[in-house]
Amino acid sequence: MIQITGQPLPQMPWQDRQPGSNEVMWRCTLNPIIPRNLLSTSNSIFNSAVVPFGRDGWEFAGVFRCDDTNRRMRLHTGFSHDGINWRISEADVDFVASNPEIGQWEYGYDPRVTRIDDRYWVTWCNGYHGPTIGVAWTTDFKVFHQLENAFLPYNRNGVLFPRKINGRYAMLSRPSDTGHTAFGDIFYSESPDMEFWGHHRHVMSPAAFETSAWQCMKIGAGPVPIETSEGWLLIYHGVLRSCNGYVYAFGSALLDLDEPWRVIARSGPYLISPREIYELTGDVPNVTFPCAALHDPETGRLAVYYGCADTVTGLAFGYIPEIVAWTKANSIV
Ligand code: BMA
Repeated sequence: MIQITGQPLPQMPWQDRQPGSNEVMWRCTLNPIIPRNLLSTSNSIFNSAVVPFGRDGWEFAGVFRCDDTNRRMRLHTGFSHDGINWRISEADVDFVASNPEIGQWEYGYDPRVTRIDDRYWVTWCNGYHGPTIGVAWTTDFKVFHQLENAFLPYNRNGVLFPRKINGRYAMLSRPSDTGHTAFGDIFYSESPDMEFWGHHRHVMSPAAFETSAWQCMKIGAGPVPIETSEGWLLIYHGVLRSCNGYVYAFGSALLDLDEPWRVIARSGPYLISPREIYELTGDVPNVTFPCAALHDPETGRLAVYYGCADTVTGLAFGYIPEIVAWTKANSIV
């Protein structure tokens, strides 16, 4: 039996696999769990991040990507008792910046939230003369302290590891361009202080078309990696360019615990790819984009939150030991 790190979470959202199903991950029957118009001003709510948060009467908290009816990309806080029904604040997050130049807001999207000790760290795609990785922390999901951007533009999909590795904070990211980047590898970087990032290492590139086509154009880290005795379990998205445009699916990889830029295994097949109507149609069709996961180390249960067609939010379930075994059995490394 593999060991899984993390705090017990018996209250996490969960549905059993349907009888007769052989899917490694399966969708929540309540999908989409967050509708596009939950807020009076929201055009769409998707690609969002949630964490356990046992405070103020809530079980879960999160930072949500809410594009408004001006089609501006904004971040909002949200709270939940069950991880499925969310109360999202009408006001967007008001970051308190360490430096006024950094505090000049252009746009923010695709947040991730990582708990390290007593702080919840938010990383997101932050507009600063093009997209880069914004960094902020909070303890209460009310006041958010914004630090310097982690990297030079252009970069997306900045995802922190949930603890220091070899004494330093660690982050995955995906260097990109100003547009709808038609390339992209995942890199690893380290920082002593969450401000200065270096020691950059290459993690992985898109797969060969002949080997695993869903991830042959670009890839990017999804939720915060989960520590297991078999390595860091990384759920990541991959993109295929079809005659009708980009298709976003997601799969899994195992990274070395001490040197996470070393890939132990990587799934050839996808875990989830656009299939349901709310994934196939919306503002951007054919997108399943994971940004967060909850897990219970005792039962091995995993719940992945993913954006659907850049419009609404879905939830999918699986068992970590099964996903780890499946990743190794179907590895293309
Ligand atoms: C990416 C990001 C995501 C989005 C995806 C599909 O580049 O902008 O937020 O879900 O494209 O449009």
